[in-house]
Amino acid sequence: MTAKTIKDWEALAEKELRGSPESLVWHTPEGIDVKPLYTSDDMSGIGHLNSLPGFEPFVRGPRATMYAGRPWTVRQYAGFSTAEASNAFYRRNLAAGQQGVSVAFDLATHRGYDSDHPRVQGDVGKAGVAIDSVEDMKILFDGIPLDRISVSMTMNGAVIPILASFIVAGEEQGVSRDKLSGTIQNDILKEFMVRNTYIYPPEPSMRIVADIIEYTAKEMPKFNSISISGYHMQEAGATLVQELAFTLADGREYVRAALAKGLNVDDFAGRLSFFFAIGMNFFMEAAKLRAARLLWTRIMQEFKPEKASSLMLRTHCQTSGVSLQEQDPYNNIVRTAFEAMSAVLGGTQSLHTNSFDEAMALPTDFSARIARNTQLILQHETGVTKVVDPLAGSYYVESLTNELAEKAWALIEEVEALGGMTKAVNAGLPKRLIEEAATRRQAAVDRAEEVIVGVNKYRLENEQPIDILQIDNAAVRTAQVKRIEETRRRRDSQKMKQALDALADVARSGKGNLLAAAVEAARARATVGEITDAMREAFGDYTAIPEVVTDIYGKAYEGDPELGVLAGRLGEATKRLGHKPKIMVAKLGQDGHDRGAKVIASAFGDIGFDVVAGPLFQTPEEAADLALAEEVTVIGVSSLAAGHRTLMPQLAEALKKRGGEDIIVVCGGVIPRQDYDYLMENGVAAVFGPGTQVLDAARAVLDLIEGKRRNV
Ligand code: MLC
Ligand code: 5AD
Repeated sequence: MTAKTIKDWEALAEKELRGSPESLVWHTPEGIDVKPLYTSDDMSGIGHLNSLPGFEPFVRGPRATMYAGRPWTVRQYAGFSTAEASNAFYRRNLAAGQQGVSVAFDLATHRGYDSDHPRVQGDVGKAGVAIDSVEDMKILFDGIPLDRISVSMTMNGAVIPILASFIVAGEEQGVSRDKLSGTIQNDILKEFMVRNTYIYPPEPSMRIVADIIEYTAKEMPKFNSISISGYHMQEAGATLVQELAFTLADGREYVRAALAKGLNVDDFAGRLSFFFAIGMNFFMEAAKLRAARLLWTRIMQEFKPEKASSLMLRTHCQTSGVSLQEQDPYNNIVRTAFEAMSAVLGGTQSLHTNSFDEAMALPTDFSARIARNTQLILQHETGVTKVVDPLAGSYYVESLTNELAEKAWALIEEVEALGGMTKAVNAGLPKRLIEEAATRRQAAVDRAEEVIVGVNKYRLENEQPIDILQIDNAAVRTAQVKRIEETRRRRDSQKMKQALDALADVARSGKGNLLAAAVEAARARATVGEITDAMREAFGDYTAIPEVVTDIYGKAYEGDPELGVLAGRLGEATKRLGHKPKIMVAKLGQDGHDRGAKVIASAFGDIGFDVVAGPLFQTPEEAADLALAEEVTVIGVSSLAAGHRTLMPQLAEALKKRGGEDIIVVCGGVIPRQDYDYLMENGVAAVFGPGTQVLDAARAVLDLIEGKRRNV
């Protein structure tokens, strides 16, 4: 038998297809052309093929034995309502097999507001747990031994007061800071790009990052000083190449910031950690983690460390929130299981698996159990832990690893040419590229070019609502306000004030370490809000200018009759109104998740609406003022952090007070069906849940403008 060549295969494939196998090439959003067949021919020129796990460039994993020696950490991200409720939830989950804790704070805390601040009425306790001071932090970790259980805290804006309060809570639990193990996210650059829980401008924010790296390097040897995150980029619509490149470029920037403080690279590099999203592109996601390790070693070699651990990328992964759907929600369990498997095959160190009710609300005990068990079944039943990097040597995966690395490297070089990531972020490059990718993806889903089972294909006729977690935001707020008042009453205010003044001095002078000073303030029971304000005097606030990409959504629909019909109706409405229908896309409260708002603003603009992109973090009153000043026809509120039940009625009230009740108010985002009636009774004309096609939303808005009311 003579050996067959690729030419023979092509001939056979052509016969099978009655056409060229070229037609089978999958053009991914990354710009990678995935072929239907990979062979040993694809291996030529790939440098990492013979590397081994535990050795640079760590493509095959940071540890020699990987999961055969010790499985990844089952680390479920969670937090809601009060410290008491979240603590009880953590304890139940740890007893049931979870291995590490990961705290989700509410958005008020993220942005450095105490629970009694008027701007955060709709946010307290909603998307995470409300923490106002050391007192709350102590309750949060009550009965959880901080010297044995590692704790991740997702905090970036109010990172100084939160880490300081954690350190003091540990101390008062009897665990000194050198024994604390865990991770603080402390990744501000991606906040300016996609996640939006910043407080101060980029420059002082970068100083905060570096001060934390300095402090933890000296005082907290078991603590990971940062979790450099690509997760939120993918959630915001980034391609995997963008996620990879911008995350590693962020990492490089943080290393430079730490070196600029005079630190030795080997004193901190081993405690830098990473965080990636794992979406549905199964093999590419696993390859992405392998490529990430390869590239990080390449980046770190430039700084000439002596320790191997300084070159090693260790990462947490979370399955993708945006890949989960409201429609036919049990499908989400299946999606999450595949994503988890991909993360594990890619060699993650720690993993969060999302709950199937993701697109509607925070997890219940039931959905959290299934999510956790997805990982436990992987660890105990599938055998995937037994062999290190089992995908190595796959022609396809090795080729993907290489191609992702090359493409990401090119983008990293582009960032370098702009002077690094801080400059690139200031120039708006990553944000724009990600928003363009997000809008393109939305069009692909809306046109069903990308299939989502149960949403744009195989959709159920009747959906049964599922039980979801509801949080009584007003009750949480009342409880928090009471505890803040108690804390303020009991503390030595003289001592507290001195500590805050000292912190303000460190902020102003640029001398000393912000975290060290904040630990003193936290110990004296200064609140998260007070510590934030003490630095605000020196640092100022950051306000982003909302920009909207154009001509992406419209282009995907070029020549499409559907768009033509809508444009015609829009023309009629314009004639009747005497101006183009004007829609303001608004974000209320501290909810900074703006992918949906940006995509809607961009698509509605392309369809032909006059669009006002409202700024982030508006109060209902501010939104009403802007809507009246802009003389808009419609306000579309995008709600992703569960603030709608409090904020939408307030918006209706504010409009009424100002004589703006003619303005049509619609609302979209993560809104459970259970809330629709309540919203419709409180001034909302239509609700657009997850999975709404943009053109359907535009049609419904036009119906409303034409006086034909209907709910979608
Ligand atoms: C591991 N170890 C081994 C081993 N594997 N030892 C021997 N043989 C093996 N095979 C050792 C490690 O060296 C380490 O010890 C210890 O075991 C723990 O392993 P690890 O790999 O370091 O795991 P872990 O402690 O879980 O740390 C993982 C991490 C960390 C480095 C990625 O940064 C982390 O936990 N990150 C989680 C971040 C997170 O949860 N973020 C949530 C974001 S949610 P030693 O002594 O070396 O430490 C979010 C959503 C939103 O952001 O937007 O709100
Ligand atoms: N509890 C559990 N999971 C959460 N997520 C966000 N907040 C919480 C919380 N309080 C998860 C969701 C979301 C991602 C950013 O993190 O999966 O998509």
